[in-house]
Amino acid sequence: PTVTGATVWLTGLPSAGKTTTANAVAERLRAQGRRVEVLDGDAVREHLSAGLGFSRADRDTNVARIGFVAELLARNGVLVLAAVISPYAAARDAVRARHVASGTPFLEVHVATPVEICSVRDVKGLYARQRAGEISGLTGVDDVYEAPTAPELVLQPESLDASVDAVLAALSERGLL
Ligand code: GGZ
Repeated sequence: PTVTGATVWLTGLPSAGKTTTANAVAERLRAQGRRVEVLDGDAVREHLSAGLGFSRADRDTNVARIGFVAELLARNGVLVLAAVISPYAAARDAVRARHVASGTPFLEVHVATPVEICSVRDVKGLYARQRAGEISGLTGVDDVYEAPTAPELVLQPESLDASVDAVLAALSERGLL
């Protein structure tokens, strides 16, 4: 039978755990022989989205590009894990619509780690730099984050294994594993 691809779109604040969760899910699925790609916002910004900044227009362009690639891959049987802040609901909805139009499964996953926890983790030191006045426009602090209103899955901060299991369960429930 033809393998059905899908896009799992992880949205949330910086240091929420999007990349870590995406990579861990990818590892589990690859071990089972699935074709998997991780599209990480931070990494994509080094090539496909090189030159884009963090204005609303640039973030929306970045999200639309990643959504375009995700849909292409997923439509062709790849399990795509996108880890992108994607702060604007309209841009995420447009990515969803692109998937719906081609009948490609799309799961929006809200990595709902609250800013209080993200800013303590501060994997890249961005929250500290914002507090020091070195950067502004940091999502969740002095820039907008529109939380999903109807995501397929919400991940509260918990162990990585529990998050991975929840994503895999969401895929399994839909017959996508
Ligand atoms: C948010 C920022 C900012 C500001 C730099 N706001 O954790 P990181 O550091 O390594 O990954 C983040 C990345 C965000 O890229 P995305 O493509 O996911 O964002 S969006 O969907 O909004 O286009 C973060 C870093 O860029 N970064 N400055 N001001 N994130």
